[in-house]
Amino acid sequence: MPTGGLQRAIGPKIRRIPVHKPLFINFCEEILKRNNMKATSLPPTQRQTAIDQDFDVLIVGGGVAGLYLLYRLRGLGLSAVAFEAGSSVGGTWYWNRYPGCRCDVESLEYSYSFANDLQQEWNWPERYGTQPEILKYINHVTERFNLRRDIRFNTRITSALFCRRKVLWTLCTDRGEIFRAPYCVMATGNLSTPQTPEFSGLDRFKGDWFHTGLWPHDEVKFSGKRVGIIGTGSSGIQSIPHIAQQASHLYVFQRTANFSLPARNGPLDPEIEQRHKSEYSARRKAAFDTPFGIAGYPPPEKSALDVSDKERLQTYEQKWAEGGQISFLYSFNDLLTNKASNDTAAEFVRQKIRKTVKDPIVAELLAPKSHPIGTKRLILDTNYYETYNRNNVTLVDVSNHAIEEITPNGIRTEDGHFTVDSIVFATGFDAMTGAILDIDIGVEDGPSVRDVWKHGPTSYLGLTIAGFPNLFTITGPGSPGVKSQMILSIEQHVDFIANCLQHMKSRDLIQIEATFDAEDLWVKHVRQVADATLYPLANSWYMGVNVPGKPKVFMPYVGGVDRYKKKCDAVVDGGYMGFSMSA
Ligand code: N01
Repeated sequence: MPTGGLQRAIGPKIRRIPVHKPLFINFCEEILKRNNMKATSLPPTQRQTAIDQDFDVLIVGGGVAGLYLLYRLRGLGLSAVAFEAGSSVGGTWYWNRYPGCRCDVESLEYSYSFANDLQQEWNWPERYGTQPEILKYINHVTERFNLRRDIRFNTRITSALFCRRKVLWTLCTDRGEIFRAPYCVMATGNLSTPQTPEFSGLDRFKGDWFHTGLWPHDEVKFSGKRVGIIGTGSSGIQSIPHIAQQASHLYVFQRTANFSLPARNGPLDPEIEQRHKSEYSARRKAAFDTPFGIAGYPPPEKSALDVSDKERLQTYEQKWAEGGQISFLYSFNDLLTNKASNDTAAEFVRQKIRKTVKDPIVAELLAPKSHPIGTKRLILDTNYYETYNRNNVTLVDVSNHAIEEITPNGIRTEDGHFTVDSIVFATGFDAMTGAILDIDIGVEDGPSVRDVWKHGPTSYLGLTIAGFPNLFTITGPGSPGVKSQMILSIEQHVDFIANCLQHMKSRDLIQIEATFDAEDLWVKHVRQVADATLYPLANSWYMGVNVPGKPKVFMPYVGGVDRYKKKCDAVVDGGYMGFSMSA
């Protein structure tokens, strides 16, 4: 897709206006004003929509989270509608269509658990699912449970305002429609706001450019082209071997080297699949007693420093041969908490890179030294390091010699000019908070989420934000979502929300809000847990440092799914401790 198309896919730039409302007179009028619209300027059908459409719950997002929430709410007899910016379901798996896109969690784990027939009947062809396969699965779930009818596609929510007097959220869409409901749920995803750095000259670039997170639906052909790819995170490392096979020449612009392990992908052994499926219910349950939400990895008991050099090396070799992130990080019990232990694992991987990449200068550039292994997403690849042995691939180090500008026919760094026909931005996302902050969320007579999160996100359990009643976030900042098997965390959050709404309905309660005290304690706990690990030593998107101007705050909860789930269960068992509920 050429640049113009990409711009269309992103949609109109969303204005950022703080909410400060002294008086609240006419709700719809107010919403229209805030979006520079007049009711009379809307087509009659949309004007009709603005006053007639009432629901119990409004859901923002039609990905894995939004779909399961629709399913659960329907089961409770609640009416709900989901809004999705894309033209179909899938969220992450709808937008990220770049070559080589694949999940780094194994297929038999990365799926819904809520319907046993579904998990027994669906067959995954490979150990790790490809993007098309996962999207096919999500579409299958959508049809199987007839969820599409409750989703408004090609519809982006621009603002959300809560009226305490009416106990009502009012959401505006970019199509000029208005929807109202007592509850609103942000199922907006954690990696759904692609970041393209503001390189000067991009608008004058004569070739095509793409972002991995907004990849065109039509096939992109790189055959015979000189391609430049910027970024060596998961998206870059997955796509580089595929693009290198097509391009006449591929220039990889690397600012920070990343750790990657061989995925050891392959066809799924039918026997393994059958055995796993026969144990599904026990495995899914056991997953909640593990830090990453995936069962089957016995917790290590020894420190990397408490074994002999020989035993340590044997352990790493075995994990390297096995493939998989958890397996490797579970080599020893202190790889994410003890720098000296971590150094042994990091050096093992650096040695593997040095052995794989033939040019010693390139190998050294690819060997990560800026952060402990595992403190950025540990990547799984197929033939990534081997790709640098090809004659048509050049690694361009931009760690010290930054990209200066995009020229009409290439990329200029402080080191020279690289002529390219196409540019791929594998430059990541405004993670965890980007999609929520893109919506102007506020409460009448109160601050906006943008105001409240100015110095970093605050949240109670990653599920709610104090001061914003009847608003839920699925796998929001402060929850273990991105550090876990994402679908398991999504299901746990959706179940929490659905059960909470049922609890309220059965007691004629209409408003729920996290208390500021409970939120403060949770935020402190999240930070304390992170500070006891090596995670904050990396300049990662977990810390928000990849987005200029974003507050540097460690956002996910890294205390583990097991600990987190117990906390959520205790909150519920204690009568929704930390929340105030009213009739
Ligand atoms: O993004 P990233 P991603 N000049 O932020 C570089 C999930 N995911 O899309 O590190 C030059 O990790 C930046 O450099 P630096 C997964 O959770 C999962 O790859 O900031 N370079 C970095 O190399 C993952 O963690 C899967 O120095 C610039 C890269 O761009 C998350 O998504 C697959 C630059 C961005 O890496 C995000 O991954 C894909 C600049 N101005 C994604 N700006 C699987 O399941 C940025 N960069 C396998």
